[in-house]
Amino acid sequence: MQHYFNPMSRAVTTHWMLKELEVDHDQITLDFQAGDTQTAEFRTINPMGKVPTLVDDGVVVTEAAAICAYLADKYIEKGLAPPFDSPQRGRYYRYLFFPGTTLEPMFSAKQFGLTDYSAVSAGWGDFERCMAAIEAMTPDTGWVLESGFSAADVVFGGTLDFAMQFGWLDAPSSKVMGYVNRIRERPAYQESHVSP
Ligand SMILES: N[C@@H](CCC(=O)N[C@@H](CS)C(=O)NCC(=O)O)C(=O)O
Repeated sequence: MQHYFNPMSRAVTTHWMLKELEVDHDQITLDFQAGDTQTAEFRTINPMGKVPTLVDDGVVVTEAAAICAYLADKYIEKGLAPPFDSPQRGRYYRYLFFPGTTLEPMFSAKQFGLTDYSAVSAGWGDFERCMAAIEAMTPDTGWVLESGFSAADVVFGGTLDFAMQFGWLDAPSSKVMGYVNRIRERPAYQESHVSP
């Protein structure tokens, strides 16, 4: 299994997931400044020329959330995904998809000062709605699923943590901060993140 990576990127989240699962893999670090992500060879693997990218016995998986979901299902016996027939799958999928489809574009819009758009048409709504959704969706205690820590926490919690580190989420509530602090205490998180 090859994991295309950069230590200052969203690939830290998938590296954390690999650590949570204790999966052996080849870590291939791509240098953005050197243009490693934009070579013809790499863009044959991932046409977006982005990390993280996972290649598992010829199967290419791109998008951080998809990689986390793929790994959680592949190693389902390790307990980081609910059983395939569990009703918890509904909540699990919400937390896997929400960050990439909604929070990420919202944080980018905020970062780049984009205000001239319709919050009704834009899939991410606006900053206020997203912040309210983060507040409502963040667990008071423990993890996203009652059954315990899962890939949903890696993706949802990892996105909140990433956003805080980059200054996109600068005034978290005590509930959100408490959840992210629980995330940061995990040994696999600490092994995969240089500094929170
Ligand atoms: N939607 C992608 C985003 C991946 C992404 O934007 N990766 C950035 C670093 S965080 C990257 O590879 N940039 C290098 C480039 O665009 O050349 C995901 O969730 O995996």
